[in-house]
Amino acid sequence: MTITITAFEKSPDGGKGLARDTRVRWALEEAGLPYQVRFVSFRAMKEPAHLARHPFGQIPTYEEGNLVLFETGAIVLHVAQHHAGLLPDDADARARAIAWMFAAVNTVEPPILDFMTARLFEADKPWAEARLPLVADRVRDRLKQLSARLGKADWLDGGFSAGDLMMASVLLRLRASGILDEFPSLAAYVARGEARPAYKRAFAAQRAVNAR
Ligand SMILES: N[C@@H](CCC(=O)N[C@@H](CS)C(=O)NCC(=O)O)C(=O)O
Repeated sequence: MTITITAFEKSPDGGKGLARDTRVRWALEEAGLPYQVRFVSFRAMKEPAHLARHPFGQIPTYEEGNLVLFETGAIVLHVAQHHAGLLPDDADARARAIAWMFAAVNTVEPPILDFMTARLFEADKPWAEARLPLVADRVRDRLKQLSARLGKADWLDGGFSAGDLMMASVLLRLRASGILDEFPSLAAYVARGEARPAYKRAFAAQRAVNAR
């Protein structure tokens, strides 16, 4: 069955791979699944046709036959549950990998988004100077905990899984700020993710569109 995802017609990051279609492309590449992309403009994202696919008018979405999904966590989990390569076979290990997926989007990504919003979109606000160090330290707290758990391992729990795919995708958003490099083991963890052939293909595909 044909898989169709949505992505920005023109990504605001100019193809740095930060738009969230990249993590879905990465999962599809890891699973060896071909897919096509429907590109949407910011205006089209808020129109009824797209809102029927995504109630919040965002990208990415995922269509496969009659199934329409939104939320990258749900999309990557769906791909991982139905195709080999992203979740371990052992039931307990599988549950732990899924826990890391939730940790990525529910525990690690929110402070990162707060920090990015403060840094990129609220820098001109009168309270920005006082707020930025606070939100940056909340990110550091999480990274300290995550780095302690990762230790010297390559991946969060055994072999590479969808948990790592989601966590690395979330963390790489921090690179431009310099905070990721304060945690060398996490910077190396993200680099290991980016070195995977499937990530490289996903990155190149979104780059090709946004470099046009
Ligand atoms: N929690 C959602 C977030 C989706 C999201 O924020 N998408 C961004 C692009 S990376 C978007 O569409 N932004 C435009 C907007 O919100 O209008 C997910 O993981 O899928």
